[in-house]
Amino acid sequence: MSFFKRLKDKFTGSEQQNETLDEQELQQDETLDTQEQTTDETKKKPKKLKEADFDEDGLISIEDFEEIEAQRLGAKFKAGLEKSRQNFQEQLNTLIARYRKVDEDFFEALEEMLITADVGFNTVMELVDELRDEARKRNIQETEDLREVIVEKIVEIYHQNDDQSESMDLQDGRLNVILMVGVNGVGKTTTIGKLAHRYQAEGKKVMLAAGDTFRAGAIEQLKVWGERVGIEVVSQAEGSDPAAVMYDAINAAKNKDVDILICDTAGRLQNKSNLMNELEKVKRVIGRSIPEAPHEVLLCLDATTGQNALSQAKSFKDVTNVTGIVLTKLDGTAKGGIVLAIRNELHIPVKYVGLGEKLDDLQPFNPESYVYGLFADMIEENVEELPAEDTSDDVTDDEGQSHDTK
Ligand SMILES: Nc1nc2c(ncn2[C@@H]2O[C@H](COP(=O)(O)OP(=O)(O)OP(=O)(O)O)[C@@H](O)[C@H]2O)c(=O)[nH]1
Ligand SMILES: [Mg+2]
Repeated sequence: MSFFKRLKDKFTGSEQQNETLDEQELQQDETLDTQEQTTDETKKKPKKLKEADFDEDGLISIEDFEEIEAQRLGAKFKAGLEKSRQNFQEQLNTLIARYRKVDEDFFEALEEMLITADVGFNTVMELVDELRDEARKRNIQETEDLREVIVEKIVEIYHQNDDQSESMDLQDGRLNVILMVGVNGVGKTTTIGKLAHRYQAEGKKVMLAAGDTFRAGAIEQLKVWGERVGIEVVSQAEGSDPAAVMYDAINAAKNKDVDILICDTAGRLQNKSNLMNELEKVKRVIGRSIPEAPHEVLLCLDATTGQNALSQAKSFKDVTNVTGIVLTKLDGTAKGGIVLAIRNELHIPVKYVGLGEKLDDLQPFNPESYVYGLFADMIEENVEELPAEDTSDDVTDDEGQSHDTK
């Protein structure tokens, strides 16, 4: 199965699966719904739960659940990456139309396009070198036939040097502590609210610590999130020592059998060494109460700040052990390539991405959902253009042959 077809099936539901359901369950109305929606791709919704998906205990199968989850995630990434997708697809289409033959001029233009989209110089060089090799190996002559290879290589390059995982180190039966760090305005507090909402929906007992005692209104802002989600926020007066707030919060969380404590901190400029050192103190105090805590130190980076986000990450990495990145405001940029730069140049996994301002717009990062969001229309169109297995002669022209090689 081609890479595009696999992505399309995963994130929009396979036609074969839909047909089988249609025949076996005679739930034609739902399938028609799905087909109708394909005419309006941007409004396409994930498959809905049907009566037939439930067994007599009211449970759905793991396979059905995973299928629905993948489609929901695909739709989220597609909506959140709309600006980037328009940019990436339009530029790639222009390049392919302009340079029909695969040659050095095409590769150079592709390099330029990817660098402009914030993919990061080293990553672009690596990626395009691999494409040159692949084109040579598979004797690909037409740029059109490189589309799928480009998208596939993006996922591959993400997985390369894959020694760290995107999953969070959260364990049952202990108090898990997450420390949120980052410069001013990147989305730390908002992300805490969204994470609290997510973990609570998963059945965890969550508590928040108002560690930003510096900025006026910051404690109040976190309390508002606490109220929205319906959880306790531990705080002290503005101007008090953030390390003392953490100490209090950990004791309160231990006494109340909390599963996950999420700690807010003040935004700090990465070049202000006193503030950066204060962060180290906060971390030390947490570690004194629970030896292996904080279990996660999440660095929030604003995707719209591009290469500046990379330099922030380098500074934070120098003073504290960052375990993961939350890349916020990905919906606000057309340069979604920054994800790849972070991954390959910092070697810190992107654990969550912010795809909008709503509560459920914070999603766990996954490279396949990401490339689907980045190239969804192209993926869907190109799958549809592939000739069926028993096509008549009029469609098996040049195009048909080139697809056969895949
Ligand atoms: N569009 C969009 N906006 C976001 C996202 N995440 C955060 N924001 C917005 O970014 C702004 C700043 O968010 P905060 O959570 O206050 O940022 P902060 O890092 O806590 O800021 P300081 O406390 O000043 O250091 C808010 O208006 C948020 O709504 C996102 O994923 N997408
Ligand atoms: Mg804040």
